[in-house]
Order: sequence, then C-alpha cells, then structure tokens
Amino acid sequence: METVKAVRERLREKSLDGLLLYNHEGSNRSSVTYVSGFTGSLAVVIVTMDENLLITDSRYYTQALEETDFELVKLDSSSKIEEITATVLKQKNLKRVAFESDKITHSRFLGLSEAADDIEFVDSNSLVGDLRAVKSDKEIEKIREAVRIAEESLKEALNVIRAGRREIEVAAALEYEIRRRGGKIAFDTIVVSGERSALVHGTPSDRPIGDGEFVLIDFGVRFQGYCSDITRTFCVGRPDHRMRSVYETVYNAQKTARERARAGITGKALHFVAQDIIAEAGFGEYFGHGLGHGLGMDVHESPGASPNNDRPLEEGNVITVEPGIYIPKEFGIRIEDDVVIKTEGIAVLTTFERDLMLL
Ligand SMILES: [Mn+2]
Repeated sequence: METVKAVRERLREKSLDGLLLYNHEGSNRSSVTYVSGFTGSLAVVIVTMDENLLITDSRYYTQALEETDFELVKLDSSSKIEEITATVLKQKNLKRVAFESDKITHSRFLGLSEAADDIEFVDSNSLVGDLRAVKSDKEIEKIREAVRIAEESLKEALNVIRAGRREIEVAAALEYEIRRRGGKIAFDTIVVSGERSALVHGTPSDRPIGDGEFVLIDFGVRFQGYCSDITRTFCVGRPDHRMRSVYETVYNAQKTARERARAGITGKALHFVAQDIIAEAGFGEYFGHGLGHGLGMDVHESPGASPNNDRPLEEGNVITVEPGIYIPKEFGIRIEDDVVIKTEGIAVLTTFERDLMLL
C-alpha cells in the first residue's frame, strides 16, 4: 500500500519506529481511513517498519476484515483500549512512537503513557496531515465528483429560492438534492439572507427571504470519503448600487487570488492577494477570516491559505479560495471555489457561475 510506504519513509527520516493513530468516536476517522482503509468510528492503528495492525471492537470485526488488510487485534468489552494498545506496542518492541496530540484526549494519553511507560511518544501532528495534503489523481477525482454533486444540487435548489421563502426551506431543498444524488452533507449547510448574510457561519433560520436581498449559501458534499466546499451569493430581485459594487470587490479579489495561486506561493502570500484588494476598496475590516483552507477527507485540513501559513503551496494540494466581505446590519458576500494547485497555476474544480445571479 502506497500510503503505508510513505508513512514508513517519514518515520525513518525522524528516527521513529512506529506510528500510532487513535480514533475514538470518529475523532480521527479521516487519517485512520487514509492509512488503513478502515472507516469505523473506533480504531487504533499501529504502523511499524514491517507490520500494520488495527485494534477495534466487535462492532467492527467484519467491516475491518473487508476494508483493510491490516492485522486485526480484537478488543473485547472487558479490556481497556489503552492497555491493549500498550501491550501491542511493547510486544512489537517499539521505542519511539509518533502520535497525534490533537487527536487523543489528555486522559487517554495519560492512561496510555502509564501502561507503556518505557515508550517515548513523539508528538507528530503533521506527519499524516502532510501526506494527506498532497492528493493523488484518484483522490482529486473523488473531490471532483463531490463538487459535481454539489453543483447539480445547487442548480436544482435555486428553483425554490424566491422572496418569502424561508432560509431553512432552501437548506432543506438543497440537502434533499444532495442526498438523492448519493452525496452526504459534509457540514451544516449555511443559508443566510439579508442582514443575516453578514453572519460568516450563520445557521439557516425561519426568516423569510426579502425582495432585493442577498442569499449566501455555503455547503459541502462528501462523496466516497472526500469533500467539496462551495459558496455562492445570489440576489433575490434587484440589488442596489452598493450591493453591486461590494459584490464586484469580492469577485475581483477571488478572481485575482485564483490567478495568482500556484505551487511555490505561500499560503500567507496568497491570502494577502485577496486581502489587499479588499482593503484597498475600503472593506479591510470586514474580511476577517483566512482566504482558504485545504480540502480533502476533512472539510478543513492542510494546507491553509491564510496569514498563519508561511509554507509554500505544493503541486497536488487542494484548497478553497473564498474571500468575503461581511458588513454587520447590512449584508455579507462570499464566493468560494475548490482548486488543485499545479506548478503553473491551478485546476479549478468548481464550475458554477460566479457573476452575480439575480433570482
Ligand atoms: Mn470553506
């Protein structure tokens, strides 16, 4: 398996002799699936230099045998997972083991270190994350399919948007279209209108959409474990001059950021391409979030296109490009695309109309 090979290379570079992935109640499902293929909600994965093991409980024995070729270690209901994990680590004679502090609770880590007190656990949060950040063609095809389902569903859902329709009704219509196409809802669908569109991550309410208002829709589809994440802002009826001009600013910031995105530019530099355009137009204080984030098995993953990522983007990264302007008590606008980073630019996965659509 390619992924396991890549994991071992990283372990060798860092003089580690094992990787421990801990997934409890789905806390780390994506990385466990990425490395082992297993999709259940409980698993401990151990990759050594010559063995792959997966610990899970009886709910998942059959599923695990189907999904992964890792050696299955059965956890019975009377035993503690930290203790079984420690026993396996000791049996395999591991000394320095990579683990992810972001994915294990403090109390479970204490339990584990107590049961395996002669093992050194080395905090390696980015080990699997860095591998996941560079997508294979196969992975990109799955994201592309998640985008396709999202766009078809959005197109269909536009038919229900009109003055008087409530935000929750629009969200329900959109989610229905996604589900009937075989997609899953990757995160809570955002449909916010009028003043509420200035809520960057607002929840759909029973507010009826008014004539001459923006409707901001931000939603994600998960297909075969991979996500899309798209935002479009529409106008019901006719926008006024100010709405048009602010939309134009977001549109330009988004377009310019897409044009500048390529391997080699840092996440931070790409963010400021959009930030500078918005600030020059006088709306700097109304764009408070990062330009974008990595997208894959999780909706938010590495690498960020934000001020806190000083590392250059790499070929094969999939990121969102999503500048916005949110003016409290007035309205908010965001346009979000999903793109693949290439050496000479990007491949844009999203195809949905970006010009302001009047519904
Ligand atoms: Mn996003």
